[in-house]
Amino acid sequence: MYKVVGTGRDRSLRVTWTLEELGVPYELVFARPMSDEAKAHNPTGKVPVLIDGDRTFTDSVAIMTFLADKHGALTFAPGTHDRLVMDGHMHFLLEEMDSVLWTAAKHKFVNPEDRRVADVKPVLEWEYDRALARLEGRLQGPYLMGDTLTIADILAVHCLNWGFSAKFSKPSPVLLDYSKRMRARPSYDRALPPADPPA
Ligand SMILES: N[C@@H](CCC(=O)N[C@@H](CS)C(=O)NCC(=O)O)C(=O)O
Repeated sequence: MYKVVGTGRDRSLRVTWTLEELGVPYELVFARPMSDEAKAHNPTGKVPVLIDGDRTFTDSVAIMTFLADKHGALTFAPGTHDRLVMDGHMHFLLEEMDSVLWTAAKHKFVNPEDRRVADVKPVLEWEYDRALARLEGRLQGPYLMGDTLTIADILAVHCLNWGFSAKFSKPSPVLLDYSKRMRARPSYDRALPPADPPA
C-alpha cells in the first residue's frame, strides 16, 4: 500500500486527494514539513513524500502524474494533444500560482528572518490576480479539460485554497463556483484529515 508523508493539508493533500479520486488505498504518515519524521523520509525535510514499496519519491506534481498514469484515470495518454494541454495547465499552475503563493510564504514565515523582504506581498498580489484571470480563461466547461476531471483540477483547487488561506484576493464567481464544486466531491472530504494532531 502507498504511504504519503505530510500533514494531509500541505501539498500532500494534492496526493491524497488524487488517491481518493482514483479509489486507491494509502496510509497518511503524519509529518510536519522540516520535522525529524519528514527528514527521515526526505533529507530536505520537504513534504509530500510518496513511499511505494522500498522507494521514496518527492514532488507533488510528479507524484500526481505518476499515480494518474499508473492507475489510468484523471489524465490522458502521453503523446496525445489532450495530454499536452493538461500538462500545460499543470505548468501554468506551478509557475503562476504555486510559485507566487510559495514566495509569499517564504517571505512571511519559511525563510530565516534576515532573508525575508517585508514588502513583497503587493507585487505577489498583483501577479496572483493576473493568474486568477488566466486560470478562469483556461476553464473549458466544468473542468479545465472540459467534461473530464483531471489532476490539473486537483492542483488548481489546492492552489485556490492556499490563496484563500494566505489572504490573497477572492476569486471571481466563476472560480468560486468551480472550487466549491471540486471541494464538494466526497473524495475531498475523505482526503482531508479531521484536524492536525497537537504540535
Ligand atoms: N516541489 C515540491 C515542494 C514541496 C514543499 O516545498 N513542501 C512544503 C510543504 S507544502 C515544505 O515541505 N516546506 C518546507 C520548507 O521548504 O522549508 C512539491 O511540489 O512537493
